Amino acid sequence: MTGVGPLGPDGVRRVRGWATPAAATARAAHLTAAYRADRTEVVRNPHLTAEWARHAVRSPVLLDAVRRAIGPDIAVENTFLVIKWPGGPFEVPWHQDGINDGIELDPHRSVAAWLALTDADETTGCLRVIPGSQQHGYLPYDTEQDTGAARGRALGITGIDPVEVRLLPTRAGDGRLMDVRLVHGSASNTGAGVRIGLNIRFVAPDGYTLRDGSDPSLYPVSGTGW
Ligand SMILES: O=C(O)CCC(=O)C(=O)O
Repeated sequence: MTGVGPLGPDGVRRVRGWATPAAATARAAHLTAAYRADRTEVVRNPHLTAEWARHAVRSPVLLDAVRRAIGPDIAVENTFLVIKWPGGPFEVPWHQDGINDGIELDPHRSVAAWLALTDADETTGCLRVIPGSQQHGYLPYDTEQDTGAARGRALGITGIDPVEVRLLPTRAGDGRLMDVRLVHGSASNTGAGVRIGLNIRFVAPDGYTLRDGSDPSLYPVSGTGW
């Protein structure tokens, strides 16, 4: 499915203030303490188990932005907490959020969000995107491996032109909405502090096609169309 999509030509938009910087940073400190011992890098679907994540996916500022993109009826399809420990080699490869072996999201009825719990910049591995890449539709991808380091379905893309790449430094408490076809990833954290972000996939009713017969277990957060 090609075309500009609900977020405009670049396929990415800033979300300001899904949480206060103080609240985001305090949550990040708790998560850092909880996961430091085993240096956990990826937690799948924290919104199903943790009150703080249920609260985050219901942020009024965030949901207003999502409603403007895909309408009033919204459910969370999945979430990933991504923790980049300082000095650890953990690159999220170039990928698109809207497709994997199990599901394909309709780019007009779904949107991805990335919420910063810590500041994220070039040194600590902020998001990097190829603006406008969503307009080419879904691309062939490699099968995702179930390891933290392989977070993201690596695309068979080589030779990305660095001129096309835009870094998206983001302050704790801010975030981004991304078209689910937008090619994006992040580099390893070479800074001094931990970098934590929450990735969320939001869908409207019928905003997805199941490819493997599995159940998406939707978590409604807005509207009555569920
Ligand atoms: O947190 C990151 O660095 C990127 C996460 C991401 O792109 C994803 O989970 O789809």
